[in-house]
Amino acid sequence: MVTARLCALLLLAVSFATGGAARAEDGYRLWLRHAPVADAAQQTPGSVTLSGSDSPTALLARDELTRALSELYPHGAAGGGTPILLRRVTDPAMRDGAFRIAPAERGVAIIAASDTGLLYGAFALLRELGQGKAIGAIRLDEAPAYTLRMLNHWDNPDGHVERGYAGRSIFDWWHLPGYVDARMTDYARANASIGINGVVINNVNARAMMLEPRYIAKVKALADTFRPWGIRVYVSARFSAPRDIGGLKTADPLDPAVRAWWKAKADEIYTAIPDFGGFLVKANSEGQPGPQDYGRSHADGANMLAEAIGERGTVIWRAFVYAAENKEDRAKQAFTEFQPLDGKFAKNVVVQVKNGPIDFQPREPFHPLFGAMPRTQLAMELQITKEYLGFASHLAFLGPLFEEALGADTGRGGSVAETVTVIAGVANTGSDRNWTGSHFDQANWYAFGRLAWNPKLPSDQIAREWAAQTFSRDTAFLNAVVPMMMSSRAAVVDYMTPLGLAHVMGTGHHYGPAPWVSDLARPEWNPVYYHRADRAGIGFDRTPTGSNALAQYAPDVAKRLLADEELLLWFRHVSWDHRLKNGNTLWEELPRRYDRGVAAVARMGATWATLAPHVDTQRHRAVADFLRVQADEAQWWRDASLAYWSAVSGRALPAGHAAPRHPLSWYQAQRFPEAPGE
Ligand code: GCV
Repeated sequence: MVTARLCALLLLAVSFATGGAARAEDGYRLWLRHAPVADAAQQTPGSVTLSGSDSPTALLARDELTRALSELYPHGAAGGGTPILLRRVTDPAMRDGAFRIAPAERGVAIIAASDTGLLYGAFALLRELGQGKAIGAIRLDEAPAYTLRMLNHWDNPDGHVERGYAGRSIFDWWHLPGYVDARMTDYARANASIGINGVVINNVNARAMMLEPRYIAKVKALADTFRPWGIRVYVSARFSAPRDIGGLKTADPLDPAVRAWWKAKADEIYTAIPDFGGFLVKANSEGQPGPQDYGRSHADGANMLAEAIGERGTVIWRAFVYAAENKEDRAKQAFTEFQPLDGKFAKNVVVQVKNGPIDFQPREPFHPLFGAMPRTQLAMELQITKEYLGFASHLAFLGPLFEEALGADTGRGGSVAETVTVIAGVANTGSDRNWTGSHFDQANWYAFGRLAWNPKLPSDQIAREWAAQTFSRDTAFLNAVVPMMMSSRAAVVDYMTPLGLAHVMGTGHHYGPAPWVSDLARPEWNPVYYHRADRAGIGFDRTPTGSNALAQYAPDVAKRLLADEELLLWFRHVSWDHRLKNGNTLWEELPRRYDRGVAAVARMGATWATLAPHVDTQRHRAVADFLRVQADEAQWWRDASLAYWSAVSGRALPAGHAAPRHPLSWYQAQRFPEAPGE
C-alpha cells in the first residue's frame, strides 16, 4: 500500500515537472482519464459508501467512484477526506436517472431514487471534480430531459461502418456471443458517463439476418453487458424480414401471417432479452423495403411492429424519405408524406426526423416536421459522425450545430428540443484506438450525450468540460482551445457550403467538393439540383415562386428563415449581383466566406501549436497532423468551388482573392475510390 502510494507520488512529481504533458496517450480513455488533481483543495474526497441498493448498477456507481477518485487524488486525503455517500432513496418525485448532489452531515451525498440515478450522479460528481472543482462546492440537482437518449450505429454485421471514419465496427459479431470484448464494457461505461441509455447496434440499411436466432443470441450477449450501465439495446429491423428469412411470400403489414410472424419474432427476442428496447426502421427510403411496397402507409407499417412489441418496447420509424419518381423538392417530401399521418401512429411509435430537411449538411434550417405533428411522438436525429463535415480529419466541434438545431423556434409550441421526446445520434465510434478516428471527434460524442441529457446546456460549457477532462484543466489551455472548438463548425460552413449552399460534395463517398456533378441517375443525387447555379444566379428557390418549401414552416418562422442570410441560397435563387446586408454583392461575398473559412483553419493550426506544453506529444501531434490535412482540404474546397462558380457565372474572381491553384478540370478529375465509409 505504502509502496503503491509512493509510486503514485513519484509519477505525479514527474508529471508536474514536465507540465503534465510528457506521458504519451492514445485517447482510448476518452474524457474519463481522471488526470491527477494537482492542487487538490483541502476538501479531498474520501471513502465511498453505498446504501439503499446493491444492484449491479449501484455497485458499478460505487466502484466507478472509488477507482476514479484514486486516480484523481493518487496522494489520498489528509485525515481521510470528505466521505461520499451514495444513497438510493424512495422519492416518487425523482424520475428515472435523476440525482441530487449536496453536502450531507457526514460528507457529500449523491441521492437518487433509481440505480441509474446513482450511476449518473457518480459520473456527474467525477465530471465536476475532473474540472478541478472542490468537492464541498458541488451542488447538482438534475433529471434527464428525455427518457430515451440513444446512439444509432450504422454498423454492418460484416464490420464495415456506413459513414464511419474511425476504422471498423466496434461490434465483433463474428466472436459474439461466446466472446464479448472488454471494449464493450468500456463503450457502455463511456455512454453511461454522458447519460446515453439506448443503442441501436446495426445499420438502418439493415440485414434481415440480425433477426435470426443466432444473431439474437449475439444481441443478447451485448444487452447483458450493457444492462448494468443503464443501456437498452435496439435493433434496426429490415421490413421485408418475413419474406427474407421468414419464408412468407409477402411482408404486407396488413397480412395476418406477416403480423403473426412479427409477433412471434418479438416474443422470441423478449424471451432472450427481457428489456429489449425495440426496433428502428428505415422504410421506403433509398431502396429499403417498406409498407408502401404493398400500397400501405408508414403508419400501417409502424403500427404493425408496435403491436408485435406491445408495451415491452418502442418502434422508432424514420421519416428520412424521398423518392426518385417524386418531382417535388426533396426538402419537402418527408413533411408531405408524414405530416398528414399525425395522430395515426400507435402510442409506442416514435417518428424519427433528421435535424434538417435534406441530410445532415454543415448548415440546414430545422426540419419543418418539428412542431407540426403534435399528436405524434417525434425523435430528433443528429449525425455525430461527420459524413458531410470533413470526415474524421477535419476538426469540427458539432456542439454549436446541435445547439442551433435543438434551440430553433418552431413557431408551433416551442423550440425543436421542446417538441421532441427522444434524441438520437448517428454514432462516430469505430475500432480506432481513440474510438472516433480523431481526438477532437470524441467531443462530438460527448456533446451529443450532454445535450440529449440537457438540451439547454450551452455548447461552450460542454466544450470546456470536455477539454478539461480530455486534455488539461489548465485555464490558459481552456481559454485557447474552447474558442477554437466553438468557431470550428462555422469554419467548415465557410469553406464548404457558405450562405446556405448544400449537398455539393463528391458522389457516393461524399468526400471533397464536386458542385459540378450533374450526370447521376436520380436528379436529387446531383449537386446541381441543390445549387441551380447558372450565368444569371445561384440558389434553390423555395419561396412561393419556386417549390414553396417555406410554406411548410409556421408563417413567422418562414419570414425569419427567409431573412437569414446564412440560409440565403437554401431558400432563394438570387443574381450574382444580389446585394447582401453588409453591402457586398453575392459574387463579392462568396470568395470572402471561402477565404474566411480557410483562414480560420490556419488559425486553428497556429493556436494548437501554442498548446503543445499542455498536451502529451502523441495526441498533440495527431491533432496537428490532421489540422494540416484540414488546411489543405479547406483550400481545395475553396479553390474547386470558386473555380466552378467562376466558370458557371462567367465571372472573374473579385480583386483581392487568389486564383484557384489548379484549373477547374483538375478538380473535376480527382477520384477517391478508397474513401472510407461509403
Ligand atoms: C444509412 C444518407 C447517407 C446514407 C444513410 C442515409 C440514411 O443518404 O449518405 O449513408 O444511410 O442518409 O440516413 O438513411
